[in-house]
Amino acid sequence: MVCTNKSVLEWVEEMAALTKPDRIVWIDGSKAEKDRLEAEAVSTGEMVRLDEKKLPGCLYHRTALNDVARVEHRTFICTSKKEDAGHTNNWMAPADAYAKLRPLFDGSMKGRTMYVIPYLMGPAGSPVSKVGVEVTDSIYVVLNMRIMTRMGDIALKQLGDSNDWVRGLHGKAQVDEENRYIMHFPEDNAIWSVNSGYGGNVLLGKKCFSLRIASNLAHKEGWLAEHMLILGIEAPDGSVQYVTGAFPSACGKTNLAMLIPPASAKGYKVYTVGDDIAWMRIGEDGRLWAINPEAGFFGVAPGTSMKSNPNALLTTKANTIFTNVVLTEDGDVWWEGMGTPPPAKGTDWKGNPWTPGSPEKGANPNSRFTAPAAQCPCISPKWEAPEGVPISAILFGGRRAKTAPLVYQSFDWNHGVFVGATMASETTAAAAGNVGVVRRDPMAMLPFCGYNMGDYFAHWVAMGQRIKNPPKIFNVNWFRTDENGKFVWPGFGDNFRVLEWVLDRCNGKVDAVSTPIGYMPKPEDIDLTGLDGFTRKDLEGILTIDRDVWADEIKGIEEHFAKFDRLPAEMREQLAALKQRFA
Ligand code: GTP
Ligand code: SPV
Ligand code: MN
Repeated sequence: MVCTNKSVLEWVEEMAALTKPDRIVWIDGSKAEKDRLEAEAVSTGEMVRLDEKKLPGCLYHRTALNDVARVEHRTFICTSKKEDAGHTNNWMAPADAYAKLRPLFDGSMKGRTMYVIPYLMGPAGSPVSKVGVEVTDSIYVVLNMRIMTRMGDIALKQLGDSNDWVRGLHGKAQVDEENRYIMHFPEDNAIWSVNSGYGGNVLLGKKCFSLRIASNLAHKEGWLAEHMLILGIEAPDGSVQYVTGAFPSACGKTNLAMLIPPASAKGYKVYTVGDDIAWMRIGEDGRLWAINPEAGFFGVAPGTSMKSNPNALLTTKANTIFTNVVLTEDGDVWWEGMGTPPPAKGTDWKGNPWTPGSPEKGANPNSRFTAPAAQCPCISPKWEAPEGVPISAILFGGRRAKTAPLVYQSFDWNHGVFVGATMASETTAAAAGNVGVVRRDPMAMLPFCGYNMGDYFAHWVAMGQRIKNPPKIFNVNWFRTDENGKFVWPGFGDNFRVLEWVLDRCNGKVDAVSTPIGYMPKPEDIDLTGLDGFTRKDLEGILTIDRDVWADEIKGIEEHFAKFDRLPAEMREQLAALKQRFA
C-alpha cells in the first residue's frame, strides 16, 4: 500500500531532509519484508539467527555495552511551560530541545537506510486505538516494532487522511552515551530519540507513545494510560473477572499476568490480556474498561524459567528476538535463573567467551525477549477485543522489604489513589543507575508520566468521580524479606492466593480487618492449601504493620508530597487521615 496521507508524506520528507539517508524504505508489515530485513541484519552481523529446530524464527542481538536500559536522566518532557512537565520530569523548552537535537540528527543517516514504520497501538479497527509513525535507521527497531505493534499497511489503513498520529524520529547516530536524548513533545505529538539502540529508548510505540504522550492525551480526553498488566481470572463456573496491576519496572507484571494458579485452586485459570501497558476508558455501563495497546511482550529474561513463568518461556519458543542474553555454540540462548544447566561454553552479552565459571553474569540483568503476545499459551480470548475488558480491581505494588504487608485494600477510590500516589519501590536494572535504592514511584509511572504528577493525581481523583462502578483498589507486596534478607512469600503462581482474596473482596464474599492503612485479610482467609514450607505463622508475619516503620513511612510521604507544586487537596486530606488513624 502506498502512503497517500499528506501529513505523513510531508513529515517523512522533512525528517529525511534532516537525517539525509541514502534510501528510504516504507514498511508494509509483510512476511516478505520481514524475511528480507532479517537476512540483511544477519548478513551484517547486527543479528544472529538461532537454531531453526530449537528456536524457529528466532534472532539474537547484542546492544552496545553502554546501552542496556532506559536512561531516565536523559529523558525529557518538552512543554512550553516548565510547570506542565512537573518536578518528576526533566524539562527543556521545545525550541531549545529541537535546537539541541537537530545537529545530532543532521546527516546522521548518511550511508544508511531510513525505515518508515506506520504502526497501530491497540487492536485494528478499535475506536480507542491510535496511530504512530516511527522513522529509524535500525533494522533491530523495525523487527521489534513488528512484534510489539501492529505495523505497516494495517496502520496506514486505519489512519486514512487523518492528521491525528504521533511523530517518532529515532536515530542510532553513534550510540554515544554523552549525546543520548529521549525527548517528548506532547504539544506536537512528537518524540525524538537519538544515540541509543535499546528497548524502551527506541521502540517509540512503547513507553514514549503509549505512556508519556498517551498520558497527556488521556489527561485531556478523560481516560487513563497506565504502566499496568491486565489479566483475567476464570472461575470454575466459567465467569471471568479482570484485574490490572501497576508495579514498577522489573517488579513482576509479566509474571503476574501469566501466572498458573496452584493445584489447590481447582477449576481456576488465569488469562493474559497485557503485561506492561493498559489504556482504560469509562464504558457505557459505568465500569472502567482496559485494552492492551501492544501486540507483544518485551519481557525481562533473567529469572524466567519453567518453574517461575512457564507461559512466558513457552511464548519465546518461536519468532522471538533475544537481546543481551548468553548465546550458546549451538545457536541456543541461556540466562541466569532459566532453570536449565548453563552451557559449558558460550558468548556473554558483551560478546566475550563465557563459561559457568566466569566471574561475571552471562546475561545482562536487564536482558529481554521480544515475543508475539498471540503465542502466549494463556493469552486471553478477549485480548484484542476492540472495547477491551471490564476491570474489577486495580493492584498497586512494589519491592518493599519491610513496610507494606502482603496485601491490603484501600477504604475507597480516593484512598486508593493515595496508596498509588505514595507507592515506593527498590530500583531495578530496567533503568540505568543504582539498583536496590528505595524511591517513590507513584503508580509505577515515575519514569513514564508525561505531565505534571500533581495534575496526574488530580486526574485520577476526577476519574473516580466519573466512574459509576469503579474497580476496588489494592496494594500488594511480594517482596517482604526476613532477617536474612530472603523473600518470605513464595510469590509467582502462589500470588494467585492473594488474587482470590482480592476477588472475594470485590464480590462481597469475605470480610476484612480495618487497620490504619486499609482493610487487611484475616490470615485464615488466604488459602494456604498445598504450600510447602510456608505456615500460617509466616503469613501472619507478612501481614503485620510495624508502627515504627510506618512512622518513618509517613515522614517519607511528607517529604514526597512537599516536592509537589500542584498536589491535589484530596491527597493532603488522605495523608492527614492516615496520621489520624495511627494516632
Ligand atoms: P517491566 O517489563 O520492566 O515493566 O517489568 P515487569 O513488571 O513485567 O517485571 P517481571 O514480571 O519481568 O519481573 C521481573 C523480576 O521480578 C524477575 O526477576 C522476576 O523473577 C521477579 N519476580 C516476579 N514476580 C515475583 C514474585 O512474585 N516474587 C519474587 N520474589 N520475585 C518475582
Ligand atoms: C520497563 O522498563 O518498564 C520496560 C522495559 O517495560 S522498556 O521497554 O525498556 O521500558
Ligand atoms: Mn514496563
